[in-house]
Amino acid sequence: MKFQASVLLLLVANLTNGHILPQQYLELVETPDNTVIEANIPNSLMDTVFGDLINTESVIQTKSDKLASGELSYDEVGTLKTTNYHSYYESKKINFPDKDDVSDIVSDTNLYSGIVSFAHLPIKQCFENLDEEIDIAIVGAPFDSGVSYTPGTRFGPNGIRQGSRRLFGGISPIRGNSKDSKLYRLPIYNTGLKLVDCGDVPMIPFDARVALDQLYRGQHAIHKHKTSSNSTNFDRTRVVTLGGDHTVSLMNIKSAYETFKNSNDDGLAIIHFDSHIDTWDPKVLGGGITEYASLNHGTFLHYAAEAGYVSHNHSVHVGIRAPYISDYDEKHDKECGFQTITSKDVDTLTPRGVGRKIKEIVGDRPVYLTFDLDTFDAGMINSGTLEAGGLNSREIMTILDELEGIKLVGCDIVEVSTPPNSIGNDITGLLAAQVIDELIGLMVVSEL
Ligand SMILES: *[C@@H]1O[C@H](CO)[C@@H](O)[C@H](O)[C@H]1NC(C)=O
Ligand SMILES: *[C@@H]1O[C@H](CO)[C@@H](O)[C@H](O)[C@H]1NC(C)=O
Ligand SMILES: [Mn+2]
Repeated sequence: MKFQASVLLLLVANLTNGHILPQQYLELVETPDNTVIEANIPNSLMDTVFGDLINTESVIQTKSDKLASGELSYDEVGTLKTTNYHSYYESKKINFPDKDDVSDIVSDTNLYSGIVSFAHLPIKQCFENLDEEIDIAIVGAPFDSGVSYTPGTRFGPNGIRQGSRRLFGGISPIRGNSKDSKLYRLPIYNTGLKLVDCGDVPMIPFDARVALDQLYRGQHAIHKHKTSSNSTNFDRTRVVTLGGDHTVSLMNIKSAYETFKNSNDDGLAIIHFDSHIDTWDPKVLGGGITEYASLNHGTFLHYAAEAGYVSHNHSVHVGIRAPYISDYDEKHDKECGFQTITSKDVDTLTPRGVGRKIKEIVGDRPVYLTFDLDTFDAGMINSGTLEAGGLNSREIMTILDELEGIKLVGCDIVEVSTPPNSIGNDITGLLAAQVIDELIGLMVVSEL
């Protein structure tokens, strides 16, 4: 059924807001000065889809002129094309490869696809094949049997790897705190050092003692690897561990200490980012019921100090703000060898000042850095024991970059809680991955 032109004009005025609809819908159109012209150009495929966006009267006029002169013509599917040149579509025509050609699909190049490893690093079986040279090894410690509050960090290694998907061989414009820094614009995954992802140490969930021993043996195996000739300062593989509740750090530190302790043997300088001190005397936290319960994510640093892994007076907590149970905790913490930088100290010292203070404390000793994700403010992450009043990601990145030059022999990030079906997993994993990226930067730069 055909409308009268006058009815159509009313519709046009209402629907097109001054634009002119393609001819598929109209034969007569109204121009802004209310004269009626005949849009006598044929309907094209693109016009039926996009015509109301682009077909102003001047465009229609141009098309009409070009059709009349033969410069434009319609092909069999109704696409306008130039007569004398290859059309856009012809010039961009895909020549699909032969069906046996897989050259473009043998390696995965999408950041969101492929088997997930940290920052797309190659995956290796590192617990065997001990002859393989590795400079920096990533390994997961999926364990949360030592947590006092929220479980879920057994999924942390997987969450961190997912959160690292957009880390790769690029150049960060904000790496390093000044242009004189060796970290500045350093492509940390492409410096010639050999970085691999060793997967996880499978840790049994039913007996913490067995699980922690499994982790220790996994760490010990990785530490047996030699480094490549591009490593000038280290002859053993340095391990970056993805946790896991904070209990796992005791095993990481033990193996790192056995591998990298210096000749004075006064322990490793421990840099401990956390909102909690984690040196709690087992008698006040967890212990007293059974011996078994006394080693947990709030007491592991007490045991590390007792075992001689902690360099006294050269170890430091950063980001502390969770309550002490009593004054005794603070006294005991000092006995364990730690100095303390609280979260509010960041306000007065500034992030770079905090970094400088940490460097003064650890000096040139071998350093182990353990990073509890709850250093971040509670509003940003999911973790075993969230605390308000924390740091944000830029403050943390600045503090860590300021540590350039420390002798970082091992590190971990722990209390990364990314269980299935929980809100905020992606951000938690992303922020944890970013901390690891910073720590790898500190390890790489110590070879330059
Ligand atoms: C050392 O680094 C260079 C330059 O990146 C690289 O070509 C070479 O394969 C590396 N050597 C080893 C043993 O990894
Ligand atoms: C730590 O420092 C204090 C005060 O400076 C000193 O009395 C103590 O002997 C030091 N401890 C160690 C193990 O160096
Ligand atoms: Mn902790």
